[in-house]
Amino acid sequence: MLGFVTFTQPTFLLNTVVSFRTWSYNDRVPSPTLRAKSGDRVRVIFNNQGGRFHTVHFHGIHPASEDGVRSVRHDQQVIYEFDAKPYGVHLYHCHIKTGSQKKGV
Ligand SMILES: [Cu+2]
Repeated sequence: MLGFVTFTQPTFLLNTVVSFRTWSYNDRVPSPTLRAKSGDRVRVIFNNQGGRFHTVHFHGIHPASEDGVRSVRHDQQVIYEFDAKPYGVHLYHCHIKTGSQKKGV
C-alpha cells in the first residue's frame, strides 16, 4: 500500500464571518483514511509543508524507527515503511509535543 501524506495548515471557513487556521494532513480534518490489508507492506511518503518540525506517528505494532520519532523539517520528505499489523483501525497523528491532537492532526 502506498500512501501520500502532506502536513498543511489550511484555513477553514465555518461561515461568512468565522474562519480558523488549523493543522491537517492533506488539507483535511479529519485526515484521510489509509487502507491496507493485514500484513501488507505500508509505505507512506510524508511531506512537511508546515512552518516547523512535524512527524507522523502510526499506531499499531512496527519498528520504533517508523513510529514518528524522526522530526521532519519544513519542505523535507521522509518515507515511513512497515507491515500493516495487527488488523484493525489505527490512528495516525503528528507526534511533536505541542498538543498537536488539539490542533487537528
Ligand atoms: Cu497516538
